[in-house]
Amino acid sequence: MTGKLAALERWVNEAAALARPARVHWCDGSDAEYRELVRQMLASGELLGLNPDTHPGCYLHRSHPSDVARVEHLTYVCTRERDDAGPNNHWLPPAEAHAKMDALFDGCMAGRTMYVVPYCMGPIDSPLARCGVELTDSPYVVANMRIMTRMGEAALARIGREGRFVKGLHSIGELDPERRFIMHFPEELSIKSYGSGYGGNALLGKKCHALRIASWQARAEGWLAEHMLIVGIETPRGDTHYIAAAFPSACGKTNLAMLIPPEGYRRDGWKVWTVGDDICWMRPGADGRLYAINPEAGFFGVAPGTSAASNPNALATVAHDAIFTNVALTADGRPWWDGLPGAPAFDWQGRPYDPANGPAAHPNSRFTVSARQCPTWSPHAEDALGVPLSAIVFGGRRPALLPLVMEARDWTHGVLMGAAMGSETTAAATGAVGVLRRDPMAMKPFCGYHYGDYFAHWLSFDQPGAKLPKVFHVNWFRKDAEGKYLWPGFGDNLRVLEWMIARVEGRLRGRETPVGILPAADELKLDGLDLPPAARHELLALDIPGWRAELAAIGQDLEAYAPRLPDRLRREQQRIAAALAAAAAAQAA
Ligand code: OXD
Ligand code: MN
Repeated sequence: MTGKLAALERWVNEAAALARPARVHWCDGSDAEYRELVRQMLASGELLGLNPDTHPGCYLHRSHPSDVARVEHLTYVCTRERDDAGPNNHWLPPAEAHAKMDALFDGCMAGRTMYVVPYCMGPIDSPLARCGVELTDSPYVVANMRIMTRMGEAALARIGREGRFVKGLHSIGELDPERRFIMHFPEELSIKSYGSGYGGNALLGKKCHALRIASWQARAEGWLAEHMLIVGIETPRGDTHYIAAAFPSACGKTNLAMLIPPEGYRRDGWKVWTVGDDICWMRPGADGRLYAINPEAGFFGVAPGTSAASNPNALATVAHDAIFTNVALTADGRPWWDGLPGAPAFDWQGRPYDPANGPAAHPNSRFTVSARQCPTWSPHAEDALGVPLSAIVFGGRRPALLPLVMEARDWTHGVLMGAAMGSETTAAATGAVGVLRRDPMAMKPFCGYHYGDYFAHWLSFDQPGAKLPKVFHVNWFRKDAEGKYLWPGFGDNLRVLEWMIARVEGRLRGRETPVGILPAADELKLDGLDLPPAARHELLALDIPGWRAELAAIGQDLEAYAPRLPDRLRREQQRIAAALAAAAAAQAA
């Protein structure tokens, strides 16, 4: 190899000298290569064929029972200066981290194949896209990377032209939780991941590259890499508004990205177009608007709860040519999880199903599937320059206080709304589930640098001439005193998006409150919904004492990022706290 690929070849040789694989295979991304990988994995038992009549081209992978989620406590950002990684990341000095990882990689691929996986995050011809190369000893990872990225020859050709790529070295090692680390070196644009085959830890294009490393690159280059879905909402007038929305893992990003409009909306001509379900890269265009691309080419979605009622588009997407991980199996070889018809015969570990062993499908079981199979895949999803955003939405699982929807009064307020996001934890990461934690912009596990600098970077987009999207906060997860959800969610979330679009188009006035603009009475279309008046009231009510406590907590939590916390954000928190104090005084008078 010559020219700009020589550096790639040198690095591959160095990695091979360290990990000492039996052979090195350069992936071309072809169908034949994918078929051969599948054949080998079927032979080794790494994959199980599913019922070819109901699920043609579909396979099941069962991971090691200790390797089923992201491991945030073993994930590090290794910058030269500790403060650059920030209190939001685990940190090691780069030299120490390299030494630790290289000791693990030493000889770890003996007898295995090392696959060289060139990939492109984003449409192959997009100036917003970025390339990487993952070296891995896992054929399961290669097969998933082929679905999730533009992998193979075209990516290699782009790397050959640009000479720049993110280096990712991965081995499943012994799948030993005691010998498992995910290390990022943003200053070197490199990643080393050892000991896990789970998606978020092992498909290095996804969280490691497209969020942690890309967020660092994005700051240097003037763009944003975010944990957001991108959806296009076509109104009956034929205009399409693109919305990017940040929710923590397993909070319904895939469902919102593939939403089916309620019956009346469908009749009126509303349509929904999916652009992405997890990651959004956005940058200002020449016209001052923010343009977004989905760097991924597939969906790595949470299976449980995906049903004909919640997300028929996802079900249609995974009906063929998909890889399932840690789902249960029916007696006739169909994948199964809660929400699907039929019954499990085998659980996610392959044991005959016994409820005493816990859920049949793992709560974080997944499907991997090409986005092109999605019935609502947007015709603009692969536009090289991306789609222009009308709105950015933040949200989390908040059982109380946070209203169904509110709008930020301006960009600074919007950045504070994102920075103040909180959510109950889910099974997407190891650790306790259902604990409320602050998760700014849903990036707590993924921001590759100091959150104080990250907030400042967000604020920096507010430039003269910028035509920034409006910012909203939603909460689909409000519960009543009995713990039942107040809002039906899923397709009915379009009612909330409709209100946002009306605000974007300047057609509704809203109701100003100290915490943001809420829908005024009757602005939200709730016709045809079985929503008791008490729930309607509760979803849009303003609990001033509750909000004062929340603002105090936000203020305190943000100070964790001092002295890098932008003063502009602190002043915004103080402005709202003061407005709430005044509202409380007025109520008392
Ligand atoms: C994911 C996650 O897999 O956020 O998308 O964990
Ligand atoms: Mn995610």
